[in-house]
Amino acid sequence: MRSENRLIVALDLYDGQRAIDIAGEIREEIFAIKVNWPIVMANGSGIIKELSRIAPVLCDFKIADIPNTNRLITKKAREEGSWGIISHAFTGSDSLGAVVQESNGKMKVFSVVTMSHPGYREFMEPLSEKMIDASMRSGVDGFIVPGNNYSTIERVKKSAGKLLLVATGIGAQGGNAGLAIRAGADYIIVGRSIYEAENPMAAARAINQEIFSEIA
Ligand code: NUP
Repeated sequence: MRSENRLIVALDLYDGQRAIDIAGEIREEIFAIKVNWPIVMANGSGIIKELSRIAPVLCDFKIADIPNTNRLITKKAREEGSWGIISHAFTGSDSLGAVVQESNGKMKVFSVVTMSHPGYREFMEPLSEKMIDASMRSGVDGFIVPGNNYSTIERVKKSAGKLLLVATGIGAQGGNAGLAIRAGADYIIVGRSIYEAENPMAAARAINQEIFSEIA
């Protein structure tokens, strides 16, 4: 079932073993595992390789630095066997281009051109379309979109064409997986609603039901 799965579990935990256990428990329900700074800071970058034995790993490092630093971060993620990496776009085409170049076609690159929290509207939203355009020219594979803001997903979809859209903000941040897919998302990221659930397997299955009811 895994190759057609659209669910990516976000494991924002400090406890690496717990993350490995949860990922192992729900492996049949997920397409990939997303890691963010909390788990990597607590366990070292080797956790990427360990989790990659269970499912492809997407590194949510939201890279936002000068091209050389972006390149160094991307290289490390690639060496640890990441499937994909998330980079900010606001730092400009040279910085984002360094991530794409260093990924060398071996890792998917997703750029952040929208976000799921209210503060996104403050500075990012007015520049979102410009960032989409620059990201596409830099050669990214897709975008992170807010799964709790369906009209924004539809807007990004219009500009992004066939590029992949990955939605966050599902569950704990109010979004619904089925509605995000209907608005144009290709993949659904879910963290707390799975890893904080009493039964992560049941939670993952319920989200998959919402997803598959839209794409069946
Ligand atoms: O706009 C974004 N919103 C967001 O929540 C971009 C993200 N990358 N994320 C990440 O998705 C966030 O850092 C967290 O790792 C995950 C959502 O987790 P949860 O709200 O499902 O627990």
